Amino acid sequence: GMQCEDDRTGIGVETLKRAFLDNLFYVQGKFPALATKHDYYMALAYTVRDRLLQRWVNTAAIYTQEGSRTVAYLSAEFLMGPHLGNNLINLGIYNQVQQAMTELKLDLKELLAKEEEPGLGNGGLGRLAACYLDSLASLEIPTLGYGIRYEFGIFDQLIRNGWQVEKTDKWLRYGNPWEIARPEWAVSVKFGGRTEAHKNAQGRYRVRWIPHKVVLGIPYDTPILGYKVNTANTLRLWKAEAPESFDFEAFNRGNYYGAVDQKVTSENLTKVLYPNDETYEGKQLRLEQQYFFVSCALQDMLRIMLRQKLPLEQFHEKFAVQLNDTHPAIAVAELMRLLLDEHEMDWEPAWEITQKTFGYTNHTLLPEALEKWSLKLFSSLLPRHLEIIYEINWRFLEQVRHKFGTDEGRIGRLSLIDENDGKFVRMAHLACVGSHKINGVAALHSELLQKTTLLDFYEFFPEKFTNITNGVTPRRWIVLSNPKLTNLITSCIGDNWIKHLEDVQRIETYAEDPGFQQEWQQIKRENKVNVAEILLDRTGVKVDPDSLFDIQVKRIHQYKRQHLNILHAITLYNQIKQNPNLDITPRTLIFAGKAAPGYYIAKLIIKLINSVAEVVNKDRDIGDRLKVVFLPDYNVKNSQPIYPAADLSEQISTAGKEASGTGNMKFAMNGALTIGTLDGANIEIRNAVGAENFFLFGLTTEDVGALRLTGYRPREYYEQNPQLKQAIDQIASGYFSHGDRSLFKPLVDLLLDKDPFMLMADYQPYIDCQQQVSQTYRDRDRWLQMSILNTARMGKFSSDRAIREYCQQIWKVQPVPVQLAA
Ligand code: 26Q
Repeated sequence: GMQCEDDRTGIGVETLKRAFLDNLFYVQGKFPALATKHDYYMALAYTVRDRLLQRWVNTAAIYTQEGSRTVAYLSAEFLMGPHLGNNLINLGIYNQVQQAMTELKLDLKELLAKEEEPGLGNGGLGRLAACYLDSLASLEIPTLGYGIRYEFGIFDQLIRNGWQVEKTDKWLRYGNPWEIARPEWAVSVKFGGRTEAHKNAQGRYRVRWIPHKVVLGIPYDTPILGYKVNTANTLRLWKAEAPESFDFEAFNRGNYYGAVDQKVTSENLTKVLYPNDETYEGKQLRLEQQYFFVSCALQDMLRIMLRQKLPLEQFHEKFAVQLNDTHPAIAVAELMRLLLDEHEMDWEPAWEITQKTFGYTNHTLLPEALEKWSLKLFSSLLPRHLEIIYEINWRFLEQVRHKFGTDEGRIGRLSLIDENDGKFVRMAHLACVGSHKINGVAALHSELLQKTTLLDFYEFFPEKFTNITNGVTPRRWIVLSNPKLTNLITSCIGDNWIKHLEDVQRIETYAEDPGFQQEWQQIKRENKVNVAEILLDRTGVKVDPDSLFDIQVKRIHQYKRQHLNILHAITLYNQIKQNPNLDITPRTLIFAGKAAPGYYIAKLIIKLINSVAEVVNKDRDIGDRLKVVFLPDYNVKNSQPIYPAADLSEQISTAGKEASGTGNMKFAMNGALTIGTLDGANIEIRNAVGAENFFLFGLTTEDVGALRLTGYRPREYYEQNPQLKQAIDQIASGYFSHGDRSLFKPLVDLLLDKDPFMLMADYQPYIDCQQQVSQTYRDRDRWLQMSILNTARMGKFSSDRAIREYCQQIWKVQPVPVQLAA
């Protein structure tokens, strides 16, 4: 009975209450009368952490005992989102905890809201890593996630006078109850200096690296619990610290300030996440961050092997290491260095192990996003790695010559060194040569990689290439975010779908059942009311929950075309102004997303959205027929109520530019219909849900290429389309900027003269497609049926499916179930 439950592991309501009050007293040092909401959040977090620890310790014991083959997921970003709610779901104790809090006169919702999320990522790539950790644990796959413990994550976004203002993200301010520091496993990382040859004990020449400085890496571990299993894997993030010995050296020379200075520079390394996604910048600190966490991770894996008494020749059998884009690609050279220089292995076996160890996931085709480091910077920071890269390159290009003969063009294109305009190390090339598998993140993306960006590599080793379409975890993105829909689905088909999303297909038999339809509609409406309250609270704008909620939430980028969406808003506005009695389908356009602080045009797009919103929302002629809202500070926490409240999901990137997208999946799973181009995973979503349940428009990738070749003249579309001309002219004339004609001039000029993302060409097809959307929304039964079918057919887009594919095709790992010790 309840009396027998342990306070640290029991999950009965009475036990949870006792444990919670105990943690409030002994961890927070408070009694209820003095406790703040934050104290209560911390007490609950520690109560949940105790229950995780039992599973975490058991998992570690089993992995150590069995020497299990382990996935190491290397990523510069992990966009985890709040831990508390997710852990309650995965522990299966959400309802008990809710009841326990209610009985203590507390509101679980309020406590959940107190958690400061770890925003250790920019967007899609970082969030994908988080979804994959959830699926890996849920599938009982031994996994270590390795990354950086940024002291400041992605900036908080404020909107002031319509402009984005960035504020430092101080997520560690009130402490982090989800991590445990492991200073006993600290490692040293070298930087700069020079190399020299020396003879080892066997009289053979080896290379020694004499660094200019050494930084300590301290691991901080967070447990990652799977859904309703006992597996709790580890996310191991590294913080940079100055080694003590450095302080002492300077101090003894009487240079106290020099010593502190050194400490400050070392600790700068993990201070802040670079907030630009999709454009790379050749900054030294960024390369230092990448090398730092990669070296920490590989040294940590070697320590684990030595502790388990495994010979290093088995490195690739013990670990499958995945490179999340090229950010950790220096791992190829670092593993070679560790095996050659520090463990005295010969080149050939070391290279074989290295190639068998790594897999490389590419997330982008945009040329401006491909990382390359100048030889000057690279050699000053990583002199030994440059020597190793030269050797890898020399041997690789020999093989190329052997296969294709002397074709200097091809050799120049394949070389790890770019010599076109200055000299650079090409990180994608290092990743390709050093890995046994290379994958894109959606079918179209993988196909384009093979046909364009990585064509030469595909011709040289076609067997390395594969596709694994992205997925998202249904635990966070349905169960946690949309509890009402979860209950409805579970009441019809049981809860197996949460682990096997393909099963959600079984709700299709209810798609035409009026009772089910009515509940579906009611839930969507309640989710919209919830978001209407959030919008009122955060922006002061009142929206109508019965209007069509048309939502675009994602990073602000020209290729994602938020400005195309805004052109539609202006067009609707003009249609109503021209015909004030127009009977149009009322719409609420919701935008959210951050712009990279240095991305001027993206910031101007935010200003444009807010400027249009200001004019539209206060126009009495418009009334409730059109509202435009920009929700500030888009992050995981703020996004969770959004997906369940959407009627329409905007996925309108220029074809060929969005590698996959993952927001598109979160929306469709929650019953939103998509308006989208044939880009990224949109194509596969459309195939899955059926063309008749998807609003398709726009140029195809081939059209885009052909139009560029024949000479694209954006201004002609503007001149020939009165609606488009009116919208652009209004922006240019200061209609939305209090008469200021200069404000949006850079954007207008860009669209009319260059239009690199072809908004002008896609404008009319987009407007026509939106008209179809409005028509369909008026047929509520039809819309509802389409909505239900979208959710029902999204099974493929669970990250569980994606991870099963990685396990089979790339990692060759098996589940290792964990039993709790009695
Ligand atoms: C690189 C060098 C220096 C500084 C920053 C960066 C950097 C950081 C982040 C470059 C790129 C990123 C992020 C890229 C990203 O999020 N890509 C998205 O990945 C998703 C998951 O695969 C896809 O769904 C999206 O289509 C893709 O845009």
